[in-house]
Amino acid sequence: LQMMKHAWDNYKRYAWGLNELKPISKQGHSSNLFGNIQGATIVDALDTLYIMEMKEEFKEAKEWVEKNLDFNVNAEISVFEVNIRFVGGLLSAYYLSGEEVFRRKAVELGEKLLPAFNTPTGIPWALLNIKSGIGRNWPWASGGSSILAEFGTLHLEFVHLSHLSGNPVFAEKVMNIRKVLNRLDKPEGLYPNYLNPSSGQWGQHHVSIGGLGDSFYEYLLKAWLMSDKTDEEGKNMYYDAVQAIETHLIRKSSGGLTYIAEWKGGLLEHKMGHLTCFAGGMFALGADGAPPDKTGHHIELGAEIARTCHESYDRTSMKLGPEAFRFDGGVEAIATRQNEKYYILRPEVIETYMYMWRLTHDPKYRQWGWEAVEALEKHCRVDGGYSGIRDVYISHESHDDVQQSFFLSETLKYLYLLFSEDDLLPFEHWVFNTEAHPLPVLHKDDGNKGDNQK
Ligand code: DMJ
Repeated sequence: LQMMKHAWDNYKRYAWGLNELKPISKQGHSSNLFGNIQGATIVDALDTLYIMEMKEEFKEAKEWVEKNLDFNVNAEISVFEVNIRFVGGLLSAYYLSGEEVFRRKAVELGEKLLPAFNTPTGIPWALLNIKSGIGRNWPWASGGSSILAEFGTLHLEFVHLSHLSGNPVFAEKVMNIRKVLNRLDKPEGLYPNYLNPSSGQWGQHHVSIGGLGDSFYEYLLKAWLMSDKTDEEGKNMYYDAVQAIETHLIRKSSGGLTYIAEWKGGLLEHKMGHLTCFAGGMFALGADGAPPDKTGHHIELGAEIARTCHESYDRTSMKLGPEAFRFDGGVEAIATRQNEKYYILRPEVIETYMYMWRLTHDPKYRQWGWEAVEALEKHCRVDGGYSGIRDVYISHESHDDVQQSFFLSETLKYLYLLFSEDDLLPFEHWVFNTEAHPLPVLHKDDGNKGDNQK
């Protein structure tokens, strides 16, 4: 809570209304991911403020949204980023507080995103100008492809947009994405990170459970959980994918650490990203739906990934994990390339501790979470907020001068939940989107519009 207050107060003091805070230079930071849409930190932080009962701050944030959050801008945005942070943030704020303004803004923004699906296959563009409705893909993406983790991470929010607006179009768009995927041959049962929205064919056969792939898998599982376990298609796609991941990507180092490698056209790159560490929590969360003889195995897999990711933190001088770490050339769970040694306040390792804690109550997860709190306080906290670090293997900090909005929405929320009772946002009723925004399970027997079932 004190950490949230420090992060929020400084954002408010130096960057109010802008997307993010530069905590060293004490001014606003604008990432082009959100185009001219402003206030990313405010929208991302709304539910964290609410959950932490920071009432004054929540009220200020709500007033800002009412008066200033404007989507009528001529701007090219990332469909994925805007969906997970803005649509997700607004939906959670609505479900938690019941305030109509959040529902209205979420649906308005969802409508702005719809032209992204105007492609021959209905697989959306990565980038969209929300004024003109013209979309395109990242110029670096293999052969003009859309990205699996981007178009595969719209499902939860779009199902809720249909639920709240009464307009089926949102859910139809994301169900069609599944249809396209199901028609395609999958190499070794794996999903490549790149898919061309015009031809409907895969791009390069690169497979990752970290960047470019990650939350696609997460959303298959969570779509099933959010549907009160009725979405059999999501369930089957998830467990089939995990099976292929286990066979082809998961390996054990000679030192006994389980890791998830990357797959490039059949060859393994023995590298795991910080982003990949979320998978520990995902495997454990999915244990319940696995075939009965596999339940324990999925929990165990989650525990092993948590341990590996903890090692990646423990083997640095700052006790904060690098962006990517390797299992080759004689190292284990250590970054060897200079450009992989940074830590940008990411949540995935703490997220996995939180899931493992809730699902096993093994006290080591709280202990590991506390180690992370101490490291954040020591190395990332500065006068003007919290900053990322350029190299976690040296003892003096070189700050990157960005307080990412996901630090408030995810890292601090997962820490708070790790040290709270299980009945705060219980898993039977809530599913977290990939930006840690809680969305209610749509129970079979009620309409639960705007239910406050906290
Ligand atoms: C967040 O925006 C989300 O967690 C996303 O799924 C991955 N990247 C960041 C946090 O690291």
